[in-house]
Amino acid sequence: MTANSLVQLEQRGGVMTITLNRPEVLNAFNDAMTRGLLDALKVAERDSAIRAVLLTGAGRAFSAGQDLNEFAALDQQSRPGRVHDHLATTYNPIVTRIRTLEKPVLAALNGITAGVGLSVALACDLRLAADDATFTLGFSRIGLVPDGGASVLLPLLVGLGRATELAFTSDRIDAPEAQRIGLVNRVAPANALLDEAHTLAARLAALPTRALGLTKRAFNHALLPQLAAWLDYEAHLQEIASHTEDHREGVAAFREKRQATYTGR
Ligand code: LHQ
Repeated sequence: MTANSLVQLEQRGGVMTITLNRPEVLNAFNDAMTRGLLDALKVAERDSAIRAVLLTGAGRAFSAGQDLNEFAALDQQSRPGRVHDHLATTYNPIVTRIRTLEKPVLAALNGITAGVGLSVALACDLRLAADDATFTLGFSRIGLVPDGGASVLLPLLVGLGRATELAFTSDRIDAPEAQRIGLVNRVAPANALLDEAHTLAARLAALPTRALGLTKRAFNHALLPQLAAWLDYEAHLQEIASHTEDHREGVAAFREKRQATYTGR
């Protein structure tokens, strides 16, 4: 089974494990990893022998979100709509595929989960976290708004008040706190996380897949009926935010490893 070298696939029984594999940059999403994940999700959709999907990351992170170095190059283009189009061809299809895949998708959050990495985790059906995992939206720190569905999925999971606080502050929370507020379903010792997640995935893979898939469709219909329009609106808002001075300052500060100074412009 292949996606590409940045996305590893392994099938055991009815469970396909997808591992994001750019550990040197905390599995930040570049274009190749994004394409690899999309391809892996297509494989999971088409292969009837795969009855559950487990998504995790190599090394000490699940994912630190968009690769900000690769994004800086795109950001320098003055072409209108560049950020909107980026989202429309990368994270929005990933989130849509996870939500419409009529099989259980579990995220095993093995460490740092940030930015759109957190959005992808939120799109999954169940989240298991290592006890040393941490979570931050991180968008506001670079002058952006939560994207990849986070602006609807996070309030659904943790409530509007907590989602607003996490989105405004980009505060980093630990696994027990994430479980307390409903962001993750379960917490496991770091060295047992993958085994525990695989055991649960295998259990779900042995259940009536069609019924589980239709249950997921029901939840989507009840709670996310406008997901496509919502993702597009987020991309529109992100396009606006990406033209601010604070966004440029936030990204520059990250790349130069210094504190950002925001002006509100
Ligand atoms: C990274 C990254 C990264 C590249 C760590 N990129 N290299 C955005 C743009 C517009 C439209 C589309 O939507 C999006 C979606 C988003 O996801 S926005 C949010 C993007 N993510 C972030 O802002 C998080 C950036 N990362 C961090 O703040 C820190 O790395 C965290 C807090 C996650 C972890 O901190 P540490 O544990 O101290 O690790 P570190 O910062 O030393 O990172 C290790 C290496 O990974 C380091 O490289 P180096 O060469 O110095 O060892 C980082 O530069 C690299 N890295 N995140 N997103």
